[in-house]
Amino acid sequence: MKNYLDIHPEVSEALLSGKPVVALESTVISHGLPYPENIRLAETLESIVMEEGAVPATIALANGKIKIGLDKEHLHILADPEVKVHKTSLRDLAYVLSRGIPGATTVSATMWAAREAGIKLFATGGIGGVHRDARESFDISADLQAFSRIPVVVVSAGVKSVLDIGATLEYLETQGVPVVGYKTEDFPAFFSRKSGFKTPLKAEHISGIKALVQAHFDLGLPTGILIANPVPEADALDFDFIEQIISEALSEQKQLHVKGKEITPFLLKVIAEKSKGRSLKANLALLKNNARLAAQIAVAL
Ligand code: PSU
Ligand code: MN
Repeated sequence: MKNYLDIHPEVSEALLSGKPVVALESTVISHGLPYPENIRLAETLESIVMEEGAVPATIALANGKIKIGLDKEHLHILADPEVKVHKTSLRDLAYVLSRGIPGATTVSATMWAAREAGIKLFATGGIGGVHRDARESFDISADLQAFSRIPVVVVSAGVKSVLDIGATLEYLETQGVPVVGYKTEDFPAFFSRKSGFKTPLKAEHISGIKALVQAHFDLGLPTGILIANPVPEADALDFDFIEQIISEALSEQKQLHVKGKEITPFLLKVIAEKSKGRSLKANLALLKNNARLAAQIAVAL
């Protein structure tokens, strides 16, 4: 395994000396956000993690290696709209490495790589989940399976409201995944602070999350942990406002026959256009908020 991992010297030093490290995914940079917001955001997330006293490790694939921690040049390659970057979920990992092509890791592949490198904390925007038409399409993100068997703590703003949130929560319960709301009883819906569903578990303070995470690892439980951190109030969108836009985006997706792994990037782009950038603003705010919380948890641990 070791010869596939290319750990950045700063990350490697931090891991060896027991300093806090936070993993960051790269699909959000290559496929989730437009240029140039994506590159600015990628750099800002790393600064936020450092401000909180942890070491950031953005994870991506290049030249047949799993890079744990990227230098500026690699971050720019991921963000460059001219470069074809492969959206890499767990099923694509071996393919992308064997080809030596540039790849951005989704939540599932990032969880796996973080675990291999010995990183316990990971911040993202929103995880994938059960799609609303899953009864016919069987479209359930590989992220959920990853949670069932990779013990990594993931901070996200709930799940994207384009999904079937209730079914996603049921799926996580079936797989034995703790879902913890941070300072909230309402399970957040990515762009909005509430989804209409309650968080199964709740933590009011970092210390509560820390104790839960320690117990989870002490017990040797095999699953990941999902920390649901609502988008900051100032940038949150009204649930009904964004729901209307999402249903329009979903009909466009059906009409244009957008399928498989193209669905999530397509929907995010259409929603950003239709909301005149308001969804993008919320997206950027929640990503920063999640990086900060993940770093605070990493430092506490
Ligand atoms: N949520 C976002 N932006 C993203 C993603 C999620 O707001 O870019 C990415 C994450 O990398 C997640 C992936 O793991 O989409 C899920 O893709 P799919 O739904 O195809 O499993
Ligand atoms: Mn899918």
